[in-house]
Amino acid sequence: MTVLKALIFDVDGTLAETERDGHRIAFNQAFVEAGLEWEWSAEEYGKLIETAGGKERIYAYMQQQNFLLEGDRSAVKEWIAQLHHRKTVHYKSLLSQGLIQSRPGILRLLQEARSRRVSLAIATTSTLPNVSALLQTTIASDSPHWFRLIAAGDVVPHKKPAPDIYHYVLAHLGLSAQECIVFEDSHQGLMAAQGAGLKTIVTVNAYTQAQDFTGAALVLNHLGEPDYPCKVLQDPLGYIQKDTPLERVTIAWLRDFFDFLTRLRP
Ligand code: XBP
Ligand code: MG
Repeated sequence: MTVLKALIFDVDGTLAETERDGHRIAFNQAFVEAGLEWEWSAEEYGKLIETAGGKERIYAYMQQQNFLLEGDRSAVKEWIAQLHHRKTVHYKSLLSQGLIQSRPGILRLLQEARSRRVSLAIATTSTLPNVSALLQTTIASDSPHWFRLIAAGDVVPHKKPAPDIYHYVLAHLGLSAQECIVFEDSHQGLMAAQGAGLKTIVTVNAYTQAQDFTGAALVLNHLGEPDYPCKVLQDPLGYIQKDTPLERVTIAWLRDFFDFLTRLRP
């Protein structure tokens, strides 16, 4: 029988709501610093994050605005990398101000996974220094060490929705897709996990709640806390019983759910 060996977490939108009041602000700060008259509004950013990866997002924005000239691709990429480096500095500084918190149930589930000896890993499009800073400021100062693997940013050539980052995580953990559960918040993240054959629970947020989550094992508003139960938004496999509603995702609950999923798709 296949046993649940690892939980793999996306970062932005899943561990914490970082986009609107974190990354977006940092991009805008980097734009001002570079003398650019670009400002990404909260609403516009909702479209922009459909391109995963900060450098890729800037490039997509420049394309969309017709700011790119024929033949200047490599010079532009170098310029974007520098701009993005400054954005990372601003993002880390925002995190250090303690404005961003982890999402409901995240700290509880990570702690429980550690005590129950379920491995933890991260698969994110974001840059490694951002992930470390986010973990240290929202989870615990030593929390980067809680994870057997943090796979971030440019370690793979193609970012989400490509499955590369999840293939990378599985290869480095030495596990098969059948032995893990993924937590994602977005359609692109779900596509990436699904592309690698992984079972995925989606916890939506304001930016992603209207997206298509076909193929997710379950869609929740968050992971739940004892005094703040989660809501099941989509239960395509009909696992949640009306008389025993899910209040929060625990390791014991995940193991049962995992067994159910494994029986359906061994
Ligand atoms: C989210 C992303 C990232 C962040 C910005 O990643 O797409 O690009 O928006 O971070 P995930 P960077 O949901 O996979 O965690 O600027 O460092 O790319
Ligand atoms: Mg995400």
